[in-house]
Amino acid sequence: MASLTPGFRGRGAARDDSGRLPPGQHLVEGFPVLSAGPTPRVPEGSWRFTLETPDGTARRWTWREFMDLPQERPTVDIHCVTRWSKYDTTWVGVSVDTLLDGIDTSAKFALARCHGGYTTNVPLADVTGGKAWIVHTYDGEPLPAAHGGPARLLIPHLYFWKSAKWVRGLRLLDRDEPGFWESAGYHDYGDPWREQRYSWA
Ligand SMILES: Nc1nc2c(c(=O)[nH]1)N[C@H]1C(S)=C(S)[C@@H](COP(=O)(O)O)O[C@H]1N2
Ligand SMILES: [Mo]
Repeated sequence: MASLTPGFRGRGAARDDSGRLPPGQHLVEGFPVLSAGPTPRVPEGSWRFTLETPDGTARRWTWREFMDLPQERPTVDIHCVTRWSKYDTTWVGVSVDTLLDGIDTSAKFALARCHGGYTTNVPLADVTGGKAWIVHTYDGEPLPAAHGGPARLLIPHLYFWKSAKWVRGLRLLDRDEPGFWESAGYHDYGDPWREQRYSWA
């Protein structure tokens, strides 16, 4: 019989042996808030989401139009570059595939733009194919402003800085353009399984 070694418990969470925890991460109980600046307050009535393509075409949704789009309910693990992870987080929102439906574009990259000025860049392939959502509900409740409400991007397979809070649009680009943390030395791509934390590492 295997016995539990006390040293295998750390930081208040059980050691994970399921293969779900990326290297260098530990599980947290709560839901930490990490914001680079003050929390913007965006009323749903003035909220808009804009999708721009490289040729200058734009699609725009009001809150009500957005809520009328098909809604999905992803349950996903999230991984922050500051080394906390959280399993089975539950969200409601619109798949980025739904927003791009019918758009024919040469773009290979996307830049998420937020209230407050934060940006983050991703290859377009990483927000399509059922991999990313614009979410407005967390754990059955409207997304709190501190966590990006009224709506944030959710890209669970990349480090959580890519999941832009208070998102107001996606700009599709032919060329990659670094976002806020990517310009400050975070990794351009940010794969937790390859520990792509910083560009100098
Ligand atoms: N607009 C915006 N989005 C953001 C951030 C931010 O500062 N501003 N921080 C990022 C970082 S570094 C992380 S780890 C997550 C934290 O999300 P949380 O506060 O809901 O845990 O949001 C990401 N999205
Ligand atoms: Mo972060």
